[in-house]
Amino acid sequence: MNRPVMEGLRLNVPAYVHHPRLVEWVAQIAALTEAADVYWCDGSAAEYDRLCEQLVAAGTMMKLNPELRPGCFLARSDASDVARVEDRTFICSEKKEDAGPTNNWKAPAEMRALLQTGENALFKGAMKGRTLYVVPFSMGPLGSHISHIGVELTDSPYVVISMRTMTRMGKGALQVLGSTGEFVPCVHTVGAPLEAGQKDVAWPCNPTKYIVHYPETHEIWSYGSGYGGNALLGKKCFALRIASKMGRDQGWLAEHMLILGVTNPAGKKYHVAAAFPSACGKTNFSMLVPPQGYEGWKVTTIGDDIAWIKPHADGRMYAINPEAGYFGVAPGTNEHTNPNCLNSLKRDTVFTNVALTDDGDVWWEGLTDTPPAHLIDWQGNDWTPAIAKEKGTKAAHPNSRFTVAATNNPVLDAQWDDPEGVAIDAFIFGGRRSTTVPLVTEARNWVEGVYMAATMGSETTAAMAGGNGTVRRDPFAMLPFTGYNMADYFQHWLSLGEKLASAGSKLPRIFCVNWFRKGTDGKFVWPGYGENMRVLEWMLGRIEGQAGGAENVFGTSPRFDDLRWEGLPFTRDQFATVIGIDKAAWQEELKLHAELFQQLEYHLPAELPATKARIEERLNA
Ligand code: SAT
Ligand code: MN
Repeated sequence: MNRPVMEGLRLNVPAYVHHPRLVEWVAQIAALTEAADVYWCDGSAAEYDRLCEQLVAAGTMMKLNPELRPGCFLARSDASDVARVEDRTFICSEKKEDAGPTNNWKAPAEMRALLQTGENALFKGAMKGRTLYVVPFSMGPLGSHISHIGVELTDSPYVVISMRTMTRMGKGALQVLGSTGEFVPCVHTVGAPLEAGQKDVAWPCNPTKYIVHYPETHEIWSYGSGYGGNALLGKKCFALRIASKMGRDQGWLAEHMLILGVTNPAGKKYHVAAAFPSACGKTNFSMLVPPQGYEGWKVTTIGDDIAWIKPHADGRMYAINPEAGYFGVAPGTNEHTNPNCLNSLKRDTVFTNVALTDDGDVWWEGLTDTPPAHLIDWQGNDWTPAIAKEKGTKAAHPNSRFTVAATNNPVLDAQWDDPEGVAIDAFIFGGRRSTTVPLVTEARNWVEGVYMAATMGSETTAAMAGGNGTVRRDPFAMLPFTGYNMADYFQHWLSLGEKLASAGSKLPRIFCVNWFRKGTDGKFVWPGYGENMRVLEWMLGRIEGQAGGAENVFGTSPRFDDLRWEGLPFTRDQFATVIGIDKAAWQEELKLHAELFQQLEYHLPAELPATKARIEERLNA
């Protein structure tokens, strides 16, 4: 094979790499970024350990107490680099309409000038003094027909170790790629070149940030951030934004959904995919512990954040989790809310921006009722309950995270790595709404389900920079993640449903849920977490035609006696509070749906306003 050798820089291509186009591209990016060295990741445990040691030496991470948290590290990011930056995220399609009104857009040529080709292009010399790591990865089980390959070039070793946990990374992915395979090229730099002799900082990043997608050429370019979805480009950038576009072109779905298996006491197993916005409990739901009264039921995790769903020849929709690990929100995770998650975090976990205890363990708000008397907070400062009270500082950042392999999960589904995926029985859509939206409603048909998902609203969370609890429309929980025009995305869902139905397929049922309604005292009414099992059981009952319900203006909801209450003291009044539909509130809500439809007017499928008109009619009847 022809191996380009560059002036002054060796590409260090390992003998097992046989893909000329990949090598050519690595050479180009190394030249553009003026990286000091090139390293090809093999994905081995030895490599992971070596890079972790290097990160500790650099001050990016510290080793936690090996007796309390074996194999665990704490990373602290720069205080300015703590969440996804939606206002710096761009979909650069050739035509503005193809990105649509919900995405930031720049013409590809203009963006390329800014990043790559212009005189002061940001990527020029961006990796000076740093190693360029070549990170080959598979999103989905190696070799699965539902999976796709990506290669990330990054100058962040923190990103490399995170990618090893979050994806199938290394030699295996290169083997699948062979000598001519397709891959999604992902270029990432923290944007902090080191001049000769310049000392590095613990968390290099740049105040200027660009998270850029070229949907037509399936390329990702990310500049300036080392955190989460901004930098681990297999996750939101590839598995959602680019994959959603691939899915539209190729007839499948890339969704912001957890996937769980639920097995009833008779041994019948169902698979459910559920979409919730970031930091709204997807990880908790995917690891749910059935409550008292549900002996013999089992919930198992296939994925906690993303689902790739492809229609199969048997007419059903099969889903895989493209990821191999969890990058979950730490605050609020505890023995009650998610014991399986807590067990997963006992070893071999990287924590980012949580607090450090005096004995070298981790802590975050909500882990225990009573905080430790002294901590080092996520920014490295002393923290005591008194300081917290006086200054309001949190010990852990509200978007602090854990990065852990799926294989650490004690309730990991036996089929989680199955290249065939699992057949989906139901889709669930849920936002975080303190008012208005009932606990659970089943759509009467596919179009009504798409309407529910399309018009979903949610209070924003710390997972996005600037998230402050205000309600915004978050269609399908995909607002920040759809790589093309949102109205076309709605059409894609409608068309796929229509196509499968007309071929005689039984489509998954669609449900809309809201765990977050509050009472007049400002407290959540529904206990949530394990108790969500009661709602899940009702859904399965609906699939089997066994569970009752009452029709309301936009679907079917359970009456009090349609749910099983054994083991939970929950009154009819409380139930009325979480299930009720308030006419005045819904009149206001429908105005917001109208605003959304106006914003998405271009290409908006006619079925959606028609469904809205029918809901309005019923509401006013
Ligand atoms: O995008 S991240 O991976 O940083 C987290 C999220 O928003 O779900
Ligand atoms: Mn997410």
